[in-house]
Amino acid sequence: MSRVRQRRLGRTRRPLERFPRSPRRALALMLALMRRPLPVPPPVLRRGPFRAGTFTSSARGERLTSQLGVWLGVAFAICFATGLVSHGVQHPASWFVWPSRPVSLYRVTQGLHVATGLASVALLAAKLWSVYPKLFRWPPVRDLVDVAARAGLAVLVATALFQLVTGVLNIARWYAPMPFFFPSAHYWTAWMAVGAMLIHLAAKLPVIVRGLRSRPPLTMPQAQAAPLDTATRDAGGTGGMTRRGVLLTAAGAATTVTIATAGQSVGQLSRVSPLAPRSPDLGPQGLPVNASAIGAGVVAAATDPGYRLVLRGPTVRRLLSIDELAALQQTTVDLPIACVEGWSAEARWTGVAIRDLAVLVGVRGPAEVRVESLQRGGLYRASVLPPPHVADPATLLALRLHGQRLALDHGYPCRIVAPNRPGVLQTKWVAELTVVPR
Ligand SMILES: Nc1nc2c(c(=O)[nH]1)N[C@H]1C(S)=C(S)[C@@H](COP(=O)(O)O)O[C@H]1N2
Ligand SMILES: [Mo]
Repeated sequence: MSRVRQRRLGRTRRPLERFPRSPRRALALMLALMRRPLPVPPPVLRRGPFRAGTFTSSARGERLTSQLGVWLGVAFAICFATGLVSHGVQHPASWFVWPSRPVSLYRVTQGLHVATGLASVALLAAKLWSVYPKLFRWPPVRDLVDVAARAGLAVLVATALFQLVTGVLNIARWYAPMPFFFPSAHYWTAWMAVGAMLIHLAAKLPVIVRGLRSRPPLTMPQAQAAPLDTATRDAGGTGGMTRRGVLLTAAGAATTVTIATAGQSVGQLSRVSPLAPRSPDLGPQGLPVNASAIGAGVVAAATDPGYRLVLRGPTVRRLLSIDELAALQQTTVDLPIACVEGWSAEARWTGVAIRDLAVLVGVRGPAEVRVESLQRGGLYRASVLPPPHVADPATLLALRLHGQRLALDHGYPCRIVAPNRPGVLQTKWVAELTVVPR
């Protein structure tokens, strides 16, 4: 009886054991091979920073690195999420619906994107400082698993640095060092950085938990009695600034960078924001300008007395002069221009509601409106107003700014101003509007 049972069990178990086990064994074998120690380089190479006792700070250790990691992780997560929002609004997938309200939502998400990115510069610097002695560990690599881990870390550090450097160059509008298209490079590298960060988090989770749970020693004798954690021991650290001092310095630097730049979107801070790339109240009519009329090459077309707006519907086409536009029902709204570069400023706009223009060419239901500029070239000469924005009475073809005729640099003869929308889509010097029912 028992033998029969055994045999039956054996029969059912054997294929189960063989099938899933063999790839696992192959993997185990591979790992074992990868874990075989690599030859240690000769001691003559153990010079400079590779010498034992080169790094002396006692602040370094799992606790400091984990704490900085939490801050940096939070900043990166906000930066990534808000970056995805900005990308989604500018390149909407078919399922992506971006509302037209609250009017300043994009101003907040993009302000956060740039602020968390800038704060990350300080936090990443501190975190790299806390671990860089590991670059000079002896032996430099132990086995192939170690080589893979270090290569993964190199990807993480390189992509994180790339994101911060290109982001800062972009808000400084300095494109010479970037021989690539910034938005695409910044977008795709963000995915690589986040992927590398998640792998890093998973691999380091035990160390992070240990680092965050460990209570720092309170008194010197206790500190001497307590075993030093690995990083400190590796670094041979005994002196220098305390862990708390380093944390406060990093937090102080991040806060300073944030305040010193936040004035580009928070008007009240502009006086204490010497590093802000833009001042929100500098420019014609008290509003900054990104692309000037001369730069866009539209001066002649925009000032041509024969200018007519081309307004297309599904069956009709209308030509409207500036006077005719001004004779239509006018709406005045306070709306911000919120540039992807992080600066933003609110202004008072007056013009014709886009949904009234749609009605003028016979479209009353949901519709999108395609916008084209007088500008011949350039990436931002066209945009699309999606149905929620077309339906919103605050979406304007603006003719006036702060009660005055639009300055040429702000889009004269008319421009798009819509609530909750990135600056790049607030098309200036509008030539044509095409209403497409949805
Ligand atoms: N035709 C056209 N419209 C444009 C641009 C452009 O380059 N061409 N730049 C956009 C960008 S990036 C921003 S931030 C806003 C700025 O508007 P402002 O110059 O009136 O402040 O205009 C947008 N409208
Ligand atoms: Mo912009």
